[in-house]
Amino acid sequence: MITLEEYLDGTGAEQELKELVRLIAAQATPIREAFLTNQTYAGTTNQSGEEQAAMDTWADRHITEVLQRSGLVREVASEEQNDILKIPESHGEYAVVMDPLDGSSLIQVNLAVGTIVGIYDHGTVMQPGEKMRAALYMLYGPMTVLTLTVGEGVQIFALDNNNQYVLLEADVKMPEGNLYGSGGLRTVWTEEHARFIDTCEQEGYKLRYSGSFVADFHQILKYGGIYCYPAVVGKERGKLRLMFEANPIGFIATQAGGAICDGRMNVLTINPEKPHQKTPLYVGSKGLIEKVNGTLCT
Ligand code: FBP
Repeated sequence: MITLEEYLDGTGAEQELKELVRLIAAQATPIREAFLTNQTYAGTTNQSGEEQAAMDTWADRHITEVLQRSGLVREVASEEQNDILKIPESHGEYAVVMDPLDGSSLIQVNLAVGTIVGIYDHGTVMQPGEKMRAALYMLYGPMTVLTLTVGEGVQIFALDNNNQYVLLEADVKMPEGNLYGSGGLRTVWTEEHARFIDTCEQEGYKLRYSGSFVADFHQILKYGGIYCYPAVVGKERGKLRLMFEANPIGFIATQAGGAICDGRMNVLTINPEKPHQKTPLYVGSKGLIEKVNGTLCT
């Protein structure tokens, strides 16, 4: 089976990007090993006002230290850090955005969680998602899976018994499918969103929603459909973060022939104003995203 190294060597990715992707992907093993001793909460909150799980802060510190030591990264923006970390001594020009542990509240109930990462070049994280140089996520489920794009389509790898990433699926294309999931309480959905979900249900779409964005998205990537975390009454920006969650996942979705929007426009074209800004998001099969065009996405 093709290894991650062999795949990367066959792409046009520059040497330092290949090194950075391999370095980040390799952190799946120590992160997964830390689950057992980091089941509780850290007693702190992140910039979004959410209580941080012990694994949120552990994964954040761990990945940040690895990136700092690499000398490849000039900036790091993390869901779990208030400010952008600048690393002026780095010789590299990459900038990393990350959600170090997405869905962390699910670790103690043994459901799939993951690490979401976006990589920019030109040394700054404050760029729209469409400018990403690469995006990836590690998904910690029955397998440890790496979903990766370096701008040449989407590949899915899995760790084998030798702790080596081997190619599971090449050039992934998101099918139309019939799965849907939506965050937010139904009692505060907007009329437009409730109408869209009703349409999905009337057309026989099946509900898939675990509480882990990265795990729920991976199902959509494989089987097709849509994941929504919409604007709700009182929270017009929704819950998920533009830079750390929506952009990397949206970049991967687009590279696999899918699409992402916020109910009005393509999320990947948004120029971020603040690192922790939130965005409503609809991500999934292109036909379904276009189908909501009139009511949600234009
Ligand atoms: P974090 O765990 O990184 O904060 O991610 C937010 C998240 O857990 C998503 O993974 C998930 O899709 C969503 O929140 C679930 O929100 P809710 O509990 O409101 O349905």
